[in-house]
Amino acid sequence: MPSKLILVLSGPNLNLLGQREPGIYGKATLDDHVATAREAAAAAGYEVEHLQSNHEGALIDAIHGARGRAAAIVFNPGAFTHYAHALADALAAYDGVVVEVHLSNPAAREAWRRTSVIAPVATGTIAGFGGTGYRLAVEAALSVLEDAAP
Ligand code: DHK
Repeated sequence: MPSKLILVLSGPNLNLLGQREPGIYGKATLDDHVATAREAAAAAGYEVEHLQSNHEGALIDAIHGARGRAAAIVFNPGAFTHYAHALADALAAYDGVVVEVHLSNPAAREAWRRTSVIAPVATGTIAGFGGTGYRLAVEAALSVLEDAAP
């Protein structure tokens, strides 16, 4: 039976959303964004599992655990986006759809944020739309899955 699970992964400092630099990341909490993702997924009969971690290894373990189990990963890797090659390697070994999501638009910020080591192993990236990005990311994943369905 094809998987009806989407794994939403959140990297470092995203547990502080709502309190952390609200002018950049908004006032909504991570729970709010996960609820948005869950709602978008439920509309298509998918479930969302969520993990936030400030530790790269825990995120790698979660990606390994998604192999053969989750149809898609919606991933905001936080600052790991810009240098965590081990996360990119883990995603390269994952066979489902990967949507990289950012609340802000890193391309319009500091130079060090303009590189993503995740983008080359993602199916696509959504950035700069705040919390709406979580709905867009789930919808993008669902659209790719639907196109690939037999
Ligand atoms: C979140 C972070 O924590 C930053 O390190 C990234 C990303 C951008 C976001 O916009 O969601 O550079």
